[in-house]
Amino acid sequence: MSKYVERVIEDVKTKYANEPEFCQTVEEVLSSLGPVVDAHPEYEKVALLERMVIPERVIEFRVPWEDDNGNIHVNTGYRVQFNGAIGPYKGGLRFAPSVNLSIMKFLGFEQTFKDSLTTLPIGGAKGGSDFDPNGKSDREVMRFCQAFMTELYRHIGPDVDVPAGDLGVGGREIGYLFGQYRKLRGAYENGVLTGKARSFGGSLIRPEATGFGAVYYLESVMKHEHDTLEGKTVAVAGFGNVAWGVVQKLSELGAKPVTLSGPDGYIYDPDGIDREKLDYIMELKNLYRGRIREYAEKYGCKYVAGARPWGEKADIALPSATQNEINGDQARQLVANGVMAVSEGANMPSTPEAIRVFQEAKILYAPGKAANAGGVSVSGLEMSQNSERLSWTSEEVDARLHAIMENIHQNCVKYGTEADGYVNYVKGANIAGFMKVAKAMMAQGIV
Ligand code: 2IT
Repeated sequence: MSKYVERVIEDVKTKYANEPEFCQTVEEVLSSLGPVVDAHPEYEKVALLERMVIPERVIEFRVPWEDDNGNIHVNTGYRVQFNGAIGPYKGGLRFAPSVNLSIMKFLGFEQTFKDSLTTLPIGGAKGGSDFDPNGKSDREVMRFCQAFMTELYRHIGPDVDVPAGDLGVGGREIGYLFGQYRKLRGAYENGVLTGKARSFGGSLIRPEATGFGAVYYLESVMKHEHDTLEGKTVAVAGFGNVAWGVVQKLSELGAKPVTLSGPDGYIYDPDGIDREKLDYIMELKNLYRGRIREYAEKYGCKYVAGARPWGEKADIALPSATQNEINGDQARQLVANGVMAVSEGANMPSTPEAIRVFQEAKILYAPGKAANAGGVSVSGLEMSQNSERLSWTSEEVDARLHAIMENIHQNCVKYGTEADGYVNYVKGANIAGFMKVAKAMMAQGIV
């Protein structure tokens, strides 16, 4: 590996030893970059990598709010504006008890390269809070979102930083956040947030975009192998926004999703999860915020508590829940069961050991920053529509999303194909994402 890359990784691991997820993603990205960094000695002279691993700005703030019983709670809010070289900062807000600075920085760093891959002019950011929306009333969520935005609004704007949703932040939260932003700003700047409802500037296909995009990416991967999704069984993890889009698009393209998972466990439905079952899941999650176990009860299929679906036999795995949900042993189990491809709907769902297992077995492995870029891509298209004060048809948005995912795939193949023809999608995505950010940073001087 390049000495320069090695040194920067070591420095990050020493300096941020208490931020394990951030160190994990820095090592994953930088260790792909050896050949390009060595080919550009000018990068080291201007400390390009040292600058790239430090966010341009980290905003950490207090979020006090009152529950329905009049008790006061205080959460920590974050916005990590990681890299703004190629456009306004862009990335989601995550509300989950596990949120901390390490998770925010890992997601912001990852987002920088993902956003670069989309070909759209957007920089990388992430934010959120350790607030747990589970079990909170609508009014409590509203008051929390208002308190969160009361600080955040001064740091964002349609040309500055454009947040969206992530885990725990969906259409309802974006609505409350926008209402408060509009009130404080005193102007109608709906390009400040994406993932909005249709009635105030949201884009068609945005709710489904991450899942649709992950399946379009997988379709390109299969096509490159002279294969199709037709008839393939797919193990899906998660049952939120990403998983819904994944399940819908897989079924449309003739594949059979057979698993879903929640924090409580997973279900295995060998008959496949069709449209009607999907509608039930959406109702379960949206209206009752229920657990996946209820699916098994309703459809009489297998439910396994406290586990993930990676022991079930499937042709393809599509982890669509959260980070580090496939470890080395589970990866070996997937390989032993004959899985041919793993495509990540979530951010960093595979541990470094799991990635090594997939790559050594020459399994097609599509990392999240490429495979799940469809969500932020349609966010970028929502920004375009807001700027021109028009909204596009779902056909137009979907066609653009499809083209973007194919383009990302092509770029990954270009930079990731190895001597024996195996496409190392990790290397491809990291180098392709990096090159655009690097070029922009080099052109803009030492800032
Ligand atoms: O991880 C992600 O790419 C997102 N949560 C979506 C970000 C966005 O700005 O739409």
